Amino acid sequence: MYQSIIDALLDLDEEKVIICVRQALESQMNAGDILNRGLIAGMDVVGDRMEKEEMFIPEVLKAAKIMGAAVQILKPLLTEDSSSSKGRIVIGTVKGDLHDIGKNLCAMMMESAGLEVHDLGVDISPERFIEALRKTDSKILCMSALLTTTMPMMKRTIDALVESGLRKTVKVMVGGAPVTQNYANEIGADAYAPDAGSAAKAARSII
Ligand code: B1M
Repeated sequence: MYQSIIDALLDLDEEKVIICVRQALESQMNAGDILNRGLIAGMDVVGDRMEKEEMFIPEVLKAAKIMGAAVQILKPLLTEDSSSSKGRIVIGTVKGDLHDIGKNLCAMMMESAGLEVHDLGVDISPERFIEALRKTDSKILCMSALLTTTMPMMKRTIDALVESGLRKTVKVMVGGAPVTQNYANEIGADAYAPDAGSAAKAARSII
C-alpha cells in the first residue's frame, strides 16, 4: 500500500494518491506510517529524481501540491485535540528558502500539542522573525531550512536575536533535512528536532 502511494505520487496522479491514502486508512493503517512511509518516502524519491534531472521544478511543485492535499486528509488523525494554548511560538522557513512542507507539518503538530503557532511562511528574514517574536510575545523561535545554502541564515537570525536583546528570553529550535544536532550546537540553537512529531514534543518540553 505504501508503494502504491509512492507510485501514484511519482506519476503526479493526485486522484490516485487520495484514493490510496483513503484506502490505507480504511484498512486501519496508521496515519503516521502513511505519512512517513508513503508520502514522505515518495517526496524523497522526487528529490532523488530532481537531483538526477529526471524531474523538473514544475513537476516537483505538483508533487508538493499533491502531498499537501493528502496531508489534509491525514491531519485530523495526526493531531490530538487541544483546547487550551500552552505557549506561543513563531515558526518560519529562513530567508532564501521556499520549502514549506516540513515546516507546515511541524506547525500542524505543534498546534495539536496545544501551542499557539504563528506561522510566518517562507523566505523569512531575521528582521521579520524578530518583529513577529516581539509582536506575539512568543518565547520559542522555530526555523526550518531545506537547503545547505540557506542553513547559515539560521545562524544569522540567532546573531540578530542576540543583537536585539531577545536572545535571553527566546529559545531557538532548528530543523529541516540538512540540519543536524551538531549544526544546531555549532550555531548556538537550544534545540534540534529531526521530524515534526519530535519538534512538537521538544517545543512542549521547552515551554
Ligand atoms: Co527543493 N531541494 N529546491 N524544491 N526539494 C531539495 C531540498 C533537495 C534535497 C532536492 C535534491 O536535489 N535532492 C535540494 C537541496 C540540496 C541541498 O541543498 N543540499 C533542493 C534544491 C536544490 C532546490 C532548488 C535549488 C532547485 C532549483 O531551483 N534548481 C530550489 C530552491 C528554491 C528555494 O527554496 N529558494 C528548490 C525548489 C523546490 C520546490 C519549490 C520545487 C519544491 C518545494 C515546494 C514546497 O515546499 N512548497 C521542492 C521540493 C518539494 C523538494 C524536495 C523534493 C522535497 C522536500 C519536502 O517537502 N520533503 C526535496 C528533496 C527531499 O527532501 N528529499 C528538495 C517532505 C518534507 C515532509 O520533509 O521538509 O525535510 P522535510 O521536513 C521534515 C524534517 O526535515 C523536519 O520535519 C519534517 C518531517 O516530519 N523538519 C523540521 C522540517 N523543518 C523542521 C523544523 C524543525 C524541526 C523539524 O524545528 C524548527
